[in-house]
Amino acid sequence: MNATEWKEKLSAIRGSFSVSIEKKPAENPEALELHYLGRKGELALLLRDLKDIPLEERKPLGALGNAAKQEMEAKLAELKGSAGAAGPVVKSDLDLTLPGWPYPKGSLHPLTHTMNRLAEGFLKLGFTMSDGPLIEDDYHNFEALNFPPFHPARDMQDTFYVDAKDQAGKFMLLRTHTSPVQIRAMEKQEPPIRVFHTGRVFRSEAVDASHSFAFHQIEGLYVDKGVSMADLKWTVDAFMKDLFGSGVKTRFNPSYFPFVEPGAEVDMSCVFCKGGHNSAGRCPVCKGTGWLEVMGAGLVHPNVLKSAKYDPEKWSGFAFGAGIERFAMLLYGISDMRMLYENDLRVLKQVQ
Ligand code: FA5
Repeated sequence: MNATEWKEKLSAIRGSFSVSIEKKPAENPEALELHYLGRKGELALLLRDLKDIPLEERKPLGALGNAAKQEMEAKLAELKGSAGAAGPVVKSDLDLTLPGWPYPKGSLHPLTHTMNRLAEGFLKLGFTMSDGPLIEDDYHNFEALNFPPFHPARDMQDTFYVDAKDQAGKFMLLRTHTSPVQIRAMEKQEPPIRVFHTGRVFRSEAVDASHSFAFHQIEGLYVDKGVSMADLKWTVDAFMKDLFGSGVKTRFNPSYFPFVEPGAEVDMSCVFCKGGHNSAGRCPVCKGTGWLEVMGAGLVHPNVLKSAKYDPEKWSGFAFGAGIERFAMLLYGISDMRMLYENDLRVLKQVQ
């Protein structure tokens, strides 16, 4: 074999190697290695033939042969490192064997969590969940609750009106409290009735640390024969203890709401200081009084029972309504109501 024949042979080997290495599906890299580079492989035998070529021509041919060998070795290594002899040759930095990223777990919003806890407590006491619309008519939000038209008590709750009228020609409104659910529940069901509702309410009010213009309330209603203030006091006390622990105390102060008689505002003992003062001095949450006002309550007014076509001579009941934001603040030690709406993860992550 002379130098020219040797070069032609080398080029033929490289050509057939290229065809084999590009094949789809790919050939087995070990078999290719043996065929071309093995001790008796095509390239190895050709390199051995160099000995028959005159010395002065042999050197550049040897360099060509070695370059071809390195190139083949590199391509075989690439084939071995790829998806495998049977799959397509894919170059990628993706390592499918690495463990996945730990995704942060979501959590319930403190308000949702508080509402769930309240709901659990009332379900345990035998109450069922009731519902009502956020956009209410004047009748359910006011009139059926014994707020006559133009009655000054309507100003107790600054109302957002909606640019739409109900069947009576009155402007619809965003409900200012959850009490209309009392009427809606009684319209649907004969007494005895024991229902609660949690949901959003709206008032045109300035926002500060303890007030919002859109907040949540829980409403409770129980109508049966012979229901008295004692039943109300027991129920309120039981649910406050369920929420804040057995050490919490409740007290009733006389108050006025058109839809109850007698009416009361309920205070609970301050869970932050337990008595008006803590180690830092006067408690800022209860302002040193040791008590926090948390809800309105009372015995259902006979006029309200009449609106729902319940006979007040036969039936009596109690109702209460409380702000859920204030409970959430007490449960999670949140000092400003606005924090509940700002989506700061440090606040939201408190509930798991
Ligand atoms: C009422 O809304 C009555 N419907 C409650 C009621 C129901 C009384 C049944 C009797 C019988 P009041 O306006 O006081 O009452 O609100 C009740 C609770 O909602 C308050 O004790 C307070 O916890 C919460 N609340 C009132 N205004 C706001 C506000 N702007 N932001 C956040 N919470 C509020």
